[in-house]
Amino acid sequence: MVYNEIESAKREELEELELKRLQSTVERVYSLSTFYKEKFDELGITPKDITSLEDIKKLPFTTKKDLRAHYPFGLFTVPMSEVARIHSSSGTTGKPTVVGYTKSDMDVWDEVMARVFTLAGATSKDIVHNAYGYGLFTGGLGFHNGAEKIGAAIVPASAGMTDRQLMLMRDFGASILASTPTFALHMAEVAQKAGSDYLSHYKLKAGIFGAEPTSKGLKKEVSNAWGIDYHEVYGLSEIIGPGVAANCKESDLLHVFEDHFFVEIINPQTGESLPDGQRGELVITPLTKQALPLIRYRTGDITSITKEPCKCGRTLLRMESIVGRVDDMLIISGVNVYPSQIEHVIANTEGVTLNYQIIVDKHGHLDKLEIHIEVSDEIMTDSLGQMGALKKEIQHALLNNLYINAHVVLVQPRSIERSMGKAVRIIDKRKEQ
Ligand code: DLL
Repeated sequence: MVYNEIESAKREELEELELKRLQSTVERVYSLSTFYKEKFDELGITPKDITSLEDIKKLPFTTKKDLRAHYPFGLFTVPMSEVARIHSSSGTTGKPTVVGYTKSDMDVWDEVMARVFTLAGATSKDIVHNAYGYGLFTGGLGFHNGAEKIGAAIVPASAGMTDRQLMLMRDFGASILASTPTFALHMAEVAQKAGSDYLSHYKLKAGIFGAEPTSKGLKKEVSNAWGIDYHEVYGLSEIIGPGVAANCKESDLLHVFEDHFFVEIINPQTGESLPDGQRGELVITPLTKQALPLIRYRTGDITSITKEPCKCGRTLLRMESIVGRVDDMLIISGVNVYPSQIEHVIANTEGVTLNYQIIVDKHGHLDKLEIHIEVSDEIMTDSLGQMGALKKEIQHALLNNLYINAHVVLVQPRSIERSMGKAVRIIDKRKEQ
């Protein structure tokens, strides 16, 4: 079942709509934003130059730096009287990125989130336990409004207070869980303490997870620990919040709601477009945004796209789960590694869990990589000799598969700090020096 017929429209029809919307977005920024007017003028282009979707390549990119440089409202194209909501993404350094929505932008957001819930099989009969943080972060309210739109009962639990969340989930009989994958796993670990039959106390059937990179292994763990269908949602505040893409029951690839968000893949180093199937940086142009219409926004997220038809009947193109971030790519003694590749190796090793932390440091001129990994409960009761063998096995696998020399430190179960929001997987001490 699709929430909106457009999700299964003929591709020509879809692309015709996208071109019309792209043209009006380009007109909009050219006439209402001095920032874009100047950028277009520098490149010698006007809205008339956009006569096909291919022509988007003529347009300039927008980056997070541009948003920061115009902090807080400099890139808005509506007066404050038309702004209905303001969110911001947590800036770890400096000022946060501020985003605004008109009433019509909020309607689009509700609509795409309603599609996400429908993709996960949710209906008005469901009880949605929403453990995404409420506040400036777009997760909480984004899911909240989408659940309301499909008529489900929403429990606005927000993040934190694990024991209380578990009690509410049990007592209210929640059928859909919405949270970050790491928090879902953390909740499962706490729930398991109640005994091996803990699942009999819950009525969950599906979960909608996102906001942080997640390996196949972690997805499987979350899905098994809760006995649920795992659905992934992707999104970012600059574009809308959660609700840019999500996967159906048929595959792990995420359908992009391309009637609202036009996506491209580029080579992050050269800015050149890459063909379908090739991995690169995801660039998004929202096609219907009023308050903050951005052109070719560089997300910094690495993925690939495909237009191959999906069994579910949706014709929307699909993207693979985010492989990593352009700026998260670690260069260890000249070798490029994404944390997701390290996670893949860990996921394929028995005896350890997916709770890990990567610490990069310098020893003299050499990069030093240390990976702390929690062992499973069963392993702790075994001999230390086995721990040594396990450590060596992982170090070998990292060397053979990724060509990296790492020092693996096996640590006690539950000793790495748990996150309520997005997990901190990498500590790069080289950046602090
Ligand atoms: O994280 C919006 C969101 C909320 C998405 C809840 C999904 C669920 P920001 O705080 O602006 O917005 O962070 C956006 O988070 O550029 C990605 O790097 C990362 N991210 C979001 N979803 C996924 C995902 C929200 N499914 C940034 N897989 C994005 C991997 C994700 N990374």
